[in-house]
Amino acid sequence: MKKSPFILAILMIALVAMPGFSQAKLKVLFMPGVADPFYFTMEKGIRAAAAKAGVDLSVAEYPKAWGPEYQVPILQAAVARQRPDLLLIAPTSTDALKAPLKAIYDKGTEIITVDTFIGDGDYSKASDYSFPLSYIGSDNELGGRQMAEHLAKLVGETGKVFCEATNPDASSVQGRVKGFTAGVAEYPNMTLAGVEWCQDVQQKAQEQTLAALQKNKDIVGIFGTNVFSAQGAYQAVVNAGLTGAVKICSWDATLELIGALKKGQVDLVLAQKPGEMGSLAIEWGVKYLKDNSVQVPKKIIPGFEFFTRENVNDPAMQQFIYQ
Ligand code: T6T
Repeated sequence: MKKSPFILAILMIALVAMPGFSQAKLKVLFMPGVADPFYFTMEKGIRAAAAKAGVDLSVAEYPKAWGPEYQVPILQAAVARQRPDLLLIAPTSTDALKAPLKAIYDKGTEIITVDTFIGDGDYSKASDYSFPLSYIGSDNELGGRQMAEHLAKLVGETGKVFCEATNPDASSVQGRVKGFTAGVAEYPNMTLAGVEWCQDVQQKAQEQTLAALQKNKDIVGIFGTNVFSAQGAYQAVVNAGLTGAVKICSWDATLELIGALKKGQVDLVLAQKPGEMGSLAIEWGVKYLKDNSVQVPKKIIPGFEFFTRENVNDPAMQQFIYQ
């Protein structure tokens, strides 16, 4: 029997109103920076929030090394496959990711940068990188300054310190080094012996730290700016037999660094909140996609925690160790 257009329209409205009728789900893609415990923890936060929001989540292949040359091809293939409504990405370079991300945005994908940003991260002013909805991550410069203060206390505000870093074009590490350098400069009896860049390769971080210790026998403290640089740095100090004599402040709360803190091989560990960065990115992105009049804050900073030997076994602190 042929139904009139009027009856068909009534049937459609009734069907859409029925509980359980599913409209197409929003598609979200997560593009991490590199395979490491920080981003694995972020993925957990994203997965939990995505399940709660009922979105269709894809996670791009984890780049095996840090840098746009590894990240961009994976990103472009994943976007071509999924055509996401929302992309959550940790850009591995402040400049090199601008154009690829703009091209993705121009084809209709909203973007939130998590952990790292493009340009100077200020998406509120007119520029060629102001298209992302938000930057959700740490205040790395502030963290770098606080690491300088902690290290200064540990070394009695006197002596040479060294910084092991990763990539100069990653916004996160740029901020940490900038804050640390400015922080150390506030102590008249302290000097920065140098900053080395390991390209996020732990073995290289270990070798560079060892070379710095051999060149400057009077180094009293080291700041390791992320997982691989901090792990390489403390290993070098252990191998050189300088545990305890050279104080170490490390950024990122991996099981290995927390273990080293307990053993006295590291003196302070800063924990970022990658899980929270991820869940907030899903929550804000989905809110915006459902209602474009929602004002998404251009910067969201979940903050961080400090592990010391005094609090490392506190039950309340365990949630901040990366998974
Ligand atoms: O420190 C994190 C992250 O914040 C940074 O951008 C890159 O390195 C890590 O993933 C740790 O390895």
